[in-house]
Amino acid sequence: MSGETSPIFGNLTWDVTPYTDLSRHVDISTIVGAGAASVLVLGAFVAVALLTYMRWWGPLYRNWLISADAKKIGIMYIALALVMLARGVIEGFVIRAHQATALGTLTEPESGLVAPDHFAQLFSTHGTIMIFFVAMPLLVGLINFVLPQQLGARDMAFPVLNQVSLGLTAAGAALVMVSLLVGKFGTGGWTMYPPYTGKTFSPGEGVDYWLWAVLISGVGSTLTGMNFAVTIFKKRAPGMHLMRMPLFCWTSLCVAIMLIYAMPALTVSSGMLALDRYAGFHFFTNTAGGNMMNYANIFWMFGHPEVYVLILPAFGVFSEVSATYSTKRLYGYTSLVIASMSIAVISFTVWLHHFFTMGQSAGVNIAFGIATMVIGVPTGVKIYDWMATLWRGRVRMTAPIVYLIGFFMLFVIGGLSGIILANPSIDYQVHNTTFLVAHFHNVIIPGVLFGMLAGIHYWFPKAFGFRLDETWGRRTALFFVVGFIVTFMPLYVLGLMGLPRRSPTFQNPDFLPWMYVAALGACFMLCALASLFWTFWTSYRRRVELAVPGGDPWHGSTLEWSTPAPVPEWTFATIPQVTARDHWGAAKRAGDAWKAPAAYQDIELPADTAHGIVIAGASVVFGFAMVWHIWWLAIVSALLIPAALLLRGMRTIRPRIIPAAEVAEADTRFRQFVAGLEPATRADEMTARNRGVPDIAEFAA
Ligand code: HEM
Ligand SMILES: [Cu+2]
Repeated sequence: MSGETSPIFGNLTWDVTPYTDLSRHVDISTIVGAGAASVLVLGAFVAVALLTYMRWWGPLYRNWLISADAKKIGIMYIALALVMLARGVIEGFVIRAHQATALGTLTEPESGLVAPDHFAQLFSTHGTIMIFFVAMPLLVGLINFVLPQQLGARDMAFPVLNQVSLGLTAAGAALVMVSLLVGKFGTGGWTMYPPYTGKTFSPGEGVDYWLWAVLISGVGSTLTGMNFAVTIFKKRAPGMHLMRMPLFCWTSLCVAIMLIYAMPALTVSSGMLALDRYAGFHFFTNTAGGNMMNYANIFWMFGHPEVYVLILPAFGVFSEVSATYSTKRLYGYTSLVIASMSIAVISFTVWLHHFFTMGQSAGVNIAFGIATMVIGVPTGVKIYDWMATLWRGRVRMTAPIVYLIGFFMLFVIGGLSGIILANPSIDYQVHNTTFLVAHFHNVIIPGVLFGMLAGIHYWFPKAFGFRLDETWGRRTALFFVVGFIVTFMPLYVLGLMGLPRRSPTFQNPDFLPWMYVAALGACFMLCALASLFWTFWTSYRRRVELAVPGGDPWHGSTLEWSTPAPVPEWTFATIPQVTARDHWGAAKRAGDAWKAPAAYQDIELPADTAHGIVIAGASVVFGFAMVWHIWWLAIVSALLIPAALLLRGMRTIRPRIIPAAEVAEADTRFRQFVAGLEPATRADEMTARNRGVPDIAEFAA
């Protein structure tokens, strides 16, 4: 970055790209940097070329980008997350490859694949991406797709707001992507602690990329939380009282409440850091009365509840799949509801365990240490409930069950290492070592990643009308489980041996064997990723054979399984009248399933709108302009957002009406079609005979 600022281009010059670094100095680090930028450019180019060649721009715009349908929005969130997951896993691999070659000496410490600064960018983007642009969009996407269907609703309470939230999340992800090509990302880790990330120690654009990505997507997540909460409170089908909601809806409600209360803390801490950096404030500086401890406090008031935001939807998924694939009722429903809500509440009282070593009194540390351990109790209750659900069930070994078993083993180990860390005296020893890195991957990968991938496998047929290939699905799950163990178990050892996290180099040769094992594990993780994408592709190619038009491929018991697959845009031809928990299961047992309703009515659907993309576009430009100090552009793009809102406010927007006759026709066709399908037995479930209609009598036996 040059020191001068131009009124038109701000700090932006031609030599901010990694190609300049490459032209100055050719080594692995600059090649990796330029290579990543090239992959981004090439990827964008191929995508544009493909869309143009296949004439997909129109359908993409009309069917997806301007849709306010929660199901489509959910699918777009998940697509975004999978793209970002690919980048995140590859970065994880590069970090591991670097450290496996990072043995240095005291006189010549610099060693390893990439330069220290580059290494720091890598773990910072990896962490930022994985939390904000993989885990969050995965769970928000899954909730978007599933929640309204499980509640018996046609859509979210605020469909347009939902679209805007997606736009804001995508805008944040886009900024992180742009930083590959234009300038650099921050080096302060995913938490970006000041004072290191203040202006004095981190001049330049890196921290600002993080700030605007997090601020913009954070607003989106707050709005999402409100949308979920209002949907749950206001849009449930008649008869679906709270204690009849499927457990996934309960965990969604916890997530909603936590997002509403936790996200603003992140917005505040990032906003204050932005004020420090842009306007010369001193909230978190070392001088002029600033105090960085306040940053750590506010950030983790968001950060800790955030980890439960990430984990609770997975708990919801595992509750659904454990019951469905063992053809049993969920064991301990009420205790699971209470446990989820307890976790949501207690998670707001433990944030200080992230900085036991920051110098507060022993009494304070003990209080937070105990609060942290208390969370283990409701979590333990849940694990027992799921095991009891499987107990004596005739469990079908589908991919989600493989994930569930991996989760049982690994999540418990991760949870136990968390209890160890909750002891302030032990934490003093292993704080900021790779022991911690092992611990949080040990909960986050089985929890978030396994949970969400299990959920995607489970609900995929509802979205696209065909099942995912079971064999490849199970292979992927196994790859992830084994990959996890090999990658992260060595990090516990390394941490106990004293290796600090985020180390670009080390001098102890005893670390090396463990480093090699971990690097091998990272290769497995790459294989798992490839296997995941292969599962999608090979299933797509066999979509006719795997089709489940009946819509109920797993003999499910919640409402979403009562509709065709793929689910029509209006979801339910008529809003169901719920009479029991597990309404659909009860209806099937009573022989009432797939009965035509007495009458159909016109269905009102939210009108398409380009609102989300306009606001997303304006936000990306705004964030970019702020990062590069292009003030005029920042002002123009910031004004575009209220202008778009104003314009929409002045127009009369008519919802789309689907006439009753059209609904009746489609619904009748579906019901006749279902009646003609051969019901699938338990043994048929993973074969081409599964057309989405279960053989109820055989399952009951
Ligand atoms: C899939 C394979 C993955 C690999 C190989 C991997 C590897 C790594 C490595 C090597 C580090 C740096 C450790 C250090 O500081 O010494 C790291 C940090 C981190 N990872 Fe992962 N990881 C993976 C998946 C994930 C997932 C799924 C998430 C979250 C959803 C995640 C979240 C994080 C976070 C938050 C950090 C901390 C970054 C920081 O220090 O600021 N990782 N990971
Ligand atoms: Cu925490």
